[in-house]
Amino acid sequence: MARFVNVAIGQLGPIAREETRTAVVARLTSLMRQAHATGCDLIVYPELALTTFFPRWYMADQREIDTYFEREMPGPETRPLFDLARELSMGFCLGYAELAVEDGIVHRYNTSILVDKAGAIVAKYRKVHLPGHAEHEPWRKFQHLEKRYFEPGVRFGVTDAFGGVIGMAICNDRRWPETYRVMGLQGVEMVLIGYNTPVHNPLAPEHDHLSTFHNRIVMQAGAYQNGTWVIGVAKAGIEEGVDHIGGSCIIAPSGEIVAACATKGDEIALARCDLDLCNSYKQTIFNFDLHRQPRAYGPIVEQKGQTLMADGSKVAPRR
Ligand code: ING
Repeated sequence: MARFVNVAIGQLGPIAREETRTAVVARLTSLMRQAHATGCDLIVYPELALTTFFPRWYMADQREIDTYFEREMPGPETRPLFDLARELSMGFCLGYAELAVEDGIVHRYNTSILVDKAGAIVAKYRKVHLPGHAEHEPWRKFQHLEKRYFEPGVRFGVTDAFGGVIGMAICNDRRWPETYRVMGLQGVEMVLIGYNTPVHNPLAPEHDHLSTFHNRIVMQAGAYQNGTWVIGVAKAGIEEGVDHIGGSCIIAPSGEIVAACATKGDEIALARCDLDLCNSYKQTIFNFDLHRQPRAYGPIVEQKGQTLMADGSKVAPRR
C-alpha cells in the first residue's frame, strides 16, 4: 500500500530589508494557493522566510535586531497563512526568527515549525548548526552573524504527521551527516529543510563555483544514507546585493532528485512522495539494527574537533 504525500516546494526569491511581513505573507499565501490547485498536502517554505536574511549585517542595537524576530506564532501578520492553511486543508513548514521567553529569560532561535492541515503547530525545531561568526568582521563583503544573533538548538526530533515520520533541519544543518542520522535513527521518512545560502563564501571563495553541487550532494547523500525523502527549499536570488543559490529540490530515498525549481524567484515545484519508498532502504542496505557498529563510532560523539595529525601538526582552520 502506498502512503503518498503530495509535497510542494515553496521557493522564495529575495525579500527586501524594508519588505513588510504582510507583503511577504501575501507571497507565501499565493504560493500556497498555487500548490493547493495542484492537489498538494504540504508546502515547504525556506529558512527565515518572513524577512530578509538579516545576519548579513552587523547591528549593535538589540532593538533593531529584534525587529526581525517573531514574539508570537501565529501573530497578527502571520495568522492569514494559518487561516488559509486550514481553509485549504493544507499543511506547511515555515522558517522564522523566534524570540521566546522561557522562565523569564529571552532566547533567540533560528526556528522552523510544521503546521498540519487543521492549521495547528505540530512540531518546532531550532537550528543546531549555526554557521558564520559572532563578532563584526568588516573585511567580509557581507557578514554571516548567525552565531551572534541566535542560540543553537539541542535536538533533532521527528513527528508523526501527514501519514509518516517527518523531521526538520535548517540550512547549514544539511551539510552535517549527523543531522540526518540522528533523525534516521528515529525512523524519519521525510526531512524538510529551508535554506539561505550565499553563492560566495568569504573564507573559501574557491568553493563558490561548487555551491549548487555542494547543495545537492549533501541532501542526496543524507536522503540515501538514511532511506528518507529530503525537501530542500531556497530563499534564492540577489537579496540586498548578496546572490543566494536556488537549487530547491525534492529528493527520493534513492538519492535521486525527482523535482526541482527552474528559477531563482517565487516558484513551486511538486512531487507525489510515496513514503513507502523508504522501506527497501531501511530494511536492507541501511538496516541500522543489522549493520551499524556503534562501538566503532565513539569519536563522533566524544570529540568536537579533529585530533592532531601524526606529526603533531593540525590543519590551521580558516574559521
Ligand atoms: N547558510 C549557509 C549554508 O550552510 C554557508 C552558510 C554558506 C556555509 C556557504 C558554508 C558555505 O548553506 C546558512 N544560513 O546556514
